[in-house]
Amino acid sequence: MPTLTNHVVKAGKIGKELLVGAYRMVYMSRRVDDKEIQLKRQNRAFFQISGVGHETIGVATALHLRPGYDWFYPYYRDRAFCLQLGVTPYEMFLGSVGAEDDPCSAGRQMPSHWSSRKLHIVSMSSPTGTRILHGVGAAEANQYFTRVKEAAELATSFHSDEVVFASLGDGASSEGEFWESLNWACGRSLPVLYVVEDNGYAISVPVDVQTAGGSISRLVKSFPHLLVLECDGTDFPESYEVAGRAVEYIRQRKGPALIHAHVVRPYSHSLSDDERLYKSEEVRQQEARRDPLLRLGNLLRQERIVSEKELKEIEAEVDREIREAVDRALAAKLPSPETVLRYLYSPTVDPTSERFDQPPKFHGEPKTMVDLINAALRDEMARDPRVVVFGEDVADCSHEDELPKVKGKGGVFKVTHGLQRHFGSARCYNSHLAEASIVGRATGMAMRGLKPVVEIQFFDYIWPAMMQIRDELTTLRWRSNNGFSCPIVIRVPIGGYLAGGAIYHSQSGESIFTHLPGLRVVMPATALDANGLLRTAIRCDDPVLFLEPKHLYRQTHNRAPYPGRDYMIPFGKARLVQEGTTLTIVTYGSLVYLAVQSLKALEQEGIQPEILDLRSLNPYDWELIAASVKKTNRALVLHEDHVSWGYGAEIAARIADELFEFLDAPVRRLAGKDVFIPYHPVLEDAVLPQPADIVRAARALAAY
Ligand SMILES: Cc1ncc(C[n+]2csc(CCOP(=O)(O)OP(=O)(O)O)c2C)c(N)n1
Repeated sequence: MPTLTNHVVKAGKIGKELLVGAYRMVYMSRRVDDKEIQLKRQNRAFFQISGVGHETIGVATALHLRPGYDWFYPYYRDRAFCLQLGVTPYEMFLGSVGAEDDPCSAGRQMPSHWSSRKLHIVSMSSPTGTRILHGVGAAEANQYFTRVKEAAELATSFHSDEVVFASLGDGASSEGEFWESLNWACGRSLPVLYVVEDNGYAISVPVDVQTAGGSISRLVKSFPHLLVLECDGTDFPESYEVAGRAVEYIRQRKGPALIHAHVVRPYSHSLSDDERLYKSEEVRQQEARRDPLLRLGNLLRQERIVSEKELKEIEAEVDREIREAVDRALAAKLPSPETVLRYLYSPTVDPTSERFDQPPKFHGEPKTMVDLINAALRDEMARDPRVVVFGEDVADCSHEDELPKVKGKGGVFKVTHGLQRHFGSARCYNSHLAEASIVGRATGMAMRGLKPVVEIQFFDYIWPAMMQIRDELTTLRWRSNNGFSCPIVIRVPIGGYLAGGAIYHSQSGESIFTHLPGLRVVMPATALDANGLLRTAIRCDDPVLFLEPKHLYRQTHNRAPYPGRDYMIPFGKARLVQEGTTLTIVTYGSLVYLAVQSLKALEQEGIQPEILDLRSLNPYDWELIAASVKKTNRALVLHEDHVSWGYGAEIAARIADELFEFLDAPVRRLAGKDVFIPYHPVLEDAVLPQPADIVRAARALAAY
């Protein structure tokens, strides 16, 4: 054994009880894995990935942390870590068989995707790097609660010295999200404990190929405030000592810490992998000698901490517990198919309900959409100290000492102007230029009860955040069976009709997001609707993508007076813009006003379109669409985004399907061409629907 090990044990830093307890946990973890492998081979479990080789670092770290007090974002290898925190083998087996009572997900997620509200283990997803940003967000929430006392009073759990644990593999440390997270955690000195469990391989890719120079700890050493420690994660005393130092450093608020723990992975990557295909026998034997269970057992024997008989008794007791646990889990009720749609959205707050239908109380002169979005943000920040605004350039001026000397930026479109000045830099601040980080951190903050309203500067740059949105934001409530949720609002300026925006400042693409279960998507077309819908978005309990057609931001035609602090529009309610009888135009966003502009020409020809502004794209107002089409018997769906596989395709298909017998003509679509938005206005006009196109399409449909 290395000298440090013996030194620590002999110095009496680790007592007998602790060592024996640790052995018990490491052994238990190993046996749960073995049992789950057996279940998989018997077709009673459907997936297996083991924590074998990672047990020691897990137990050693968990011993320094406080379940239900600190917050945990563990990796799938962290079985022993979770057992040490208090998850039971029975609960793990419920996950293996996918039982209804599986506390992680009720049979929705693979085993080893840990989750426990009680212990503060936040539901894990499968993408390797995404969670780390949530962990940083959870730590940022801690900093927020420290700075905004009124918010801390409303927190369900907040401790000034808490630690957020986030572990990952050597492979996962290549993900951009890991680096984004470090940049932010170190920049703000957040209380995050990173544990990189380096088993030398990411499936078959060795760490020297994965990581420049082969050592992650060497790479991260220059991050400010970051305590970087390296240890043999298969050596219990060494791991325990290192973890203790790291946790203490964080509790004292000196900054984040990163433990680079060298471990092994003797059971292959998963049951679907055979490491003999890419690891030589020699390498495998070297790794086998570092098996944590073997090493801890040897230490206990060599140091005469327990007798062989005592060890056998511990093992027999654990074996018995595991047998009982697996028998109970195998007898557990399976989830019923009817429950599969449950918890996509909040079961308690329904944003389509009357509660969100609050009338306006108008004051003052008409204001633009920018003004009324800003007003809604101000109102909501004043109403609830948990509302926090961040994004790229959203603050007035990052350097507070400069703030009195300047006018303030407040967003590239000035939508958030004055929020930092009014509410302080803790509640409105600039984020680094990293969209995954903005959404990922917001997700972690929302999980802790904050209400982040973040801005993605242009819709065209939402894509780095796509995995956060698609795999995390939309799935968290469902995959944790309502154990966790992250009701954030993502505000995004979208679309063209601005001239000069070109490919990277004028695109649309809403249908990509309406395709995601679990996400509310809205797009107002007037200042008043933007105000009322944003308030609903902030007060609702689901993630909302709030799309703001930037062409409409400062138009005079859609202005309205300020409607008061409680004005709200429920989701899923369209606006009847114009009554008519000849055909129904279903539209939203910038095209609402273009449709209105086509009215004059159409009415001269005796064509009276009924125009519906959907406002809310998911959910959408099918009732109003159906009632209108039943009356007019003709439907034209109109939008700015590409026509093919677009939002209109869904609406048109449903009209054709459910209203076929009411139709006197085929359902038509008029939308943006299937090409990017070009720079020159002549070209942009050729891509996007124009009033003359609407007249032509409506005329043709009326004449059909
Ligand atoms: C973003 C993402 N890409 C690919 C995968 C598929 N995958 C699952 S585990 C894994 C290897 C992870 O290696 P490492 O982080 O070193 O952890 P280890 O399994 O070695 O403990 C890969 C590529 C994934 N889950 N997520």
